[in-house]
Amino acid sequence: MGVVTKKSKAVERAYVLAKERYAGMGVDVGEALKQLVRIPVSLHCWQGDDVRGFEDSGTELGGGLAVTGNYPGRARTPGELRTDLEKALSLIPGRHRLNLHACYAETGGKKVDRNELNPGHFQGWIEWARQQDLGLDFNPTFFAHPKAADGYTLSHRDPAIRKFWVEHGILCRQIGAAMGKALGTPCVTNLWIPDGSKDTPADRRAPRERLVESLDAIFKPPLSHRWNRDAVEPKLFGIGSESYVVGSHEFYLGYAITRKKLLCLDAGHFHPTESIADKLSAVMQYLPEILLHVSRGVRWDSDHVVTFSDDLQAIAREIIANGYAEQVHIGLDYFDASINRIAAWTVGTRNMIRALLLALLEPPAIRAAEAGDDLTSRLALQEEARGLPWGAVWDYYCLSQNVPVGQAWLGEVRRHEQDVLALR
Ligand code: RNT
Ligand code: ZN
Repeated sequence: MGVVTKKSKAVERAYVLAKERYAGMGVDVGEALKQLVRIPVSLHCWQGDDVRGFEDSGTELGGGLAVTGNYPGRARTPGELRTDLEKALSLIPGRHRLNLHACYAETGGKKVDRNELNPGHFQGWIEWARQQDLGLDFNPTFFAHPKAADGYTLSHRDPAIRKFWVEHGILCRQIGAAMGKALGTPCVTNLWIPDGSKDTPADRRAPRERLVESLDAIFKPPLSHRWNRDAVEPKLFGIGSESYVVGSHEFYLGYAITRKKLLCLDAGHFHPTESIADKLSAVMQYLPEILLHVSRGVRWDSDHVVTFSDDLQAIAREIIANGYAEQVHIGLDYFDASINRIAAWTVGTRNMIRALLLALLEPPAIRAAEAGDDLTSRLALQEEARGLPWGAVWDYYCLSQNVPVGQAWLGEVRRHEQDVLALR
């Protein structure tokens, strides 16, 4: 623990009182913190540079992905992105993971197409992750490329385009496995494709048949489950694929169950009033593991920074209350270029962890009331729990993990902005 200051003493005093209060409700706060520190969150590298990557392909982002804002200081090189990530990680309690996209390959200035990538192009990331004690997760990149320009990839009518993307998918799984092996922790390799149609298609069936075929080809080469876990990410609609998404929910749920893959639930990929919280215990009846893309849609899949919303709390609550912390891989997926990007990472990740903490501190009397058919008490206790002093526990957790307490992290971000971002 850092130097003992007046402020840290106050944090500790508040913690002792909070702990007592929780003990009175049957909650062991020390035990909750022990569990919290073991739950990794996979930070998405793409918040740091507006999903640009390092290929410089000249192609626009595409795939229906849209980043708005032009806040200065975007990371332009792997070194800059790592510097910014190190800053964000120094403000976030616990040990976490980094989620990379294939377009963040380091090719030493050489043009390497997506179907030519190999683990060597990620050696810099792997070494850095090892130094930082981070696990890595991975994603093939099926957008921002001339061969994805018409909005179709793995389900494309042209077999040559499908072949190109199948090759990319296979290589990315091998890269994921190499990352997992090198770091001694399985890499979740998540596949999302933009394929779909702006207007009513005449044929909804053939692209889906082609997608099954392409996916089967990608997943054919056997890889150790120990080092690589494949996930597939469905979606309701996208910009430019409003009327039809080839990889829809039913499509990928069926695929994941029959092929034993992880299903990725992205919080922005459903109808706007739908929450993924309820879906966890539904899909977990059939799938041993899943991946989450925790995000925040505002009216649409807008990928706003994750805030401490009811929705977020409900997601964390379902992970913890159902004992899914080991089976549900938590990843973040949002991108906002209108604010300081390191602050965006910090706000979203700290919120995810805070929501997990709140869930770990849930008084057992709530569940007991339900088990005893006392629905009045269940509601009353659920609402009372919102006012319990969990903020004091959170502050103490930050203190004990040597990261800034409360808004103090913002000062660090401002300093980094002046000393580092302003010079870019
Ligand atoms: C797109 C998906 C996908 C991407 C990232 C960049 O709708 O959510 O996960 O956001 O791969
Ligand atoms: Zn996503």
